[in-house]
Amino acid sequence: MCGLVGVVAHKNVGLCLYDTLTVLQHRGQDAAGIMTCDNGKLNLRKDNGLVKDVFRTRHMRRLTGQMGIGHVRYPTAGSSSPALAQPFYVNTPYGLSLAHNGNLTNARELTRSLYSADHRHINTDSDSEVLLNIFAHELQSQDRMEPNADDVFTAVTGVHKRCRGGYTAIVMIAGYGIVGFRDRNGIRPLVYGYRNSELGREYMIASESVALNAQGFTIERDVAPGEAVFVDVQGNLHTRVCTEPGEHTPCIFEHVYFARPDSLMDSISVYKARLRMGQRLADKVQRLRPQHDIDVIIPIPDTSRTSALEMANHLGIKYREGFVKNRYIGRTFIMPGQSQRRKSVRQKLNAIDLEFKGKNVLLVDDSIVRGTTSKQIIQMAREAGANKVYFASAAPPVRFPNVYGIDMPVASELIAAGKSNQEVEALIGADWLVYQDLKDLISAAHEGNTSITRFECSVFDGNYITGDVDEMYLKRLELVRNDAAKSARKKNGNSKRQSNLVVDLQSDG
Ligand code: PIN
Repeated sequence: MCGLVGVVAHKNVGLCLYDTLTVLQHRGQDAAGIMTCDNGKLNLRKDNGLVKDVFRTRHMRRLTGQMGIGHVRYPTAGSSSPALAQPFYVNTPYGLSLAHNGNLTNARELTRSLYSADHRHINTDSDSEVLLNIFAHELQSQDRMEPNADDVFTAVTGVHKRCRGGYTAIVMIAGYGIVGFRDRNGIRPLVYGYRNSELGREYMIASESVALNAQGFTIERDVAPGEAVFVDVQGNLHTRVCTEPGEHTPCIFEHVYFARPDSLMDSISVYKARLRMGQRLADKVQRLRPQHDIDVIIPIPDTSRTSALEMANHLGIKYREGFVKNRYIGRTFIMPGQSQRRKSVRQKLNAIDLEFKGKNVLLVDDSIVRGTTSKQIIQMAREAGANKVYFASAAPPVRFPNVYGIDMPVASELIAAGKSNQEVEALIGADWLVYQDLKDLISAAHEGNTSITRFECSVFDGNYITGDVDEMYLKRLELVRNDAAKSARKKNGNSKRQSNLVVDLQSDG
């Protein structure tokens, strides 16, 4: 995952970028960074940590300039070295900095060709550094004294020719402007908009529409698959589709869990998509158990609240908040290592016993990934005195790893990989487990924008849209991303390259 923002304005953008990163914080809590450009001079602050901890007043004072980009990082491969915080910088040509969300599936080949053909050195395991250098090479190849919009778009075309995967990026060209681009399938999200100041129009490009809302920008539209949006330093907007677009297949997991409910993604309201997930799941419960004995529906906070509420409305069952969440603890989903994850569930959630005592409860979560929290929460519901504990997942079983920038565990760590629903039910200790059907999840999102006929659903169905993810790739992924490998990297200091194998699998987007 990761959150991106870029702004070109007529006054200092440092504060606007900071405020926007706090709004995008849910997309990554590992590291944060801002690079601004003040009359051609670049200012950078980045480090590990939450936005509020990374930037102090003294840093903000230095972040002057009328254009800039920002990034919050979510480590796809578990690395959390400060060296991997973004924006990344390369001085040739013109001084480029990049913020990236996603994953390049051919990063290993690209690293080799960058060295052998383009004579560029890649110093981290991050595919974001690869992407930046590919863009830099493509822009430099045009050999211009001063780049214009055409040159920038030609460079993006070159990027799409070489790069595979799901990616969005915002690149700042010192002294010239910022460009945002989206992969040819539009897997990862990117949106742009404008606001009018007394000095003229200002533009923002960001991962989610909520970022624009919060800063008073009007949403123009989503960046189209394969399209690039370039705002030059004078504040002029240029757009161009830079490659033959593929089928538009946005990532469905944004709707399941990652995006904020108050965002629109490809014109689909995330909130409404989640409401529809709840309706469809309620229909399924009704279909499978018309005589059910559910007394109360309880969401597992936070994401599942929207679906759980609509499920309860649809079934005519009481909706109750049975778990209280300590909001000062990060998402358990992103904590590396099973033992830490296990410990953190209890620290994070506490049951209100009176909502459970003697009742048949239906717990609702947005998804079951490893099953660790589901199992513990079911146990907590029993300890709180529940009679029967049913469990509903607003998403279908997660059976396959994600290779397009979502921090999904490898197959061996997914509870539903190679298992039947009954087996998962037994493993998590539920009296009944009901999963959303994939076709219903798809229709919940599709109804929001019927022009999108397909979504990137590989974690549910194992179909990888880019066509380059084979057994071999997934095997390498398994070796690099499993918990043991992540802990070993942590111990060894993860900014150093561990092996060539790691190169194509580390993603920091
Ligand atoms: C958590 C959202 N959601 C909860 C993320 C847990 C899977 N997990 C995915 C469920 S929150 S597990 O709303 O953002 O707090 O199956 O891996 O144990």
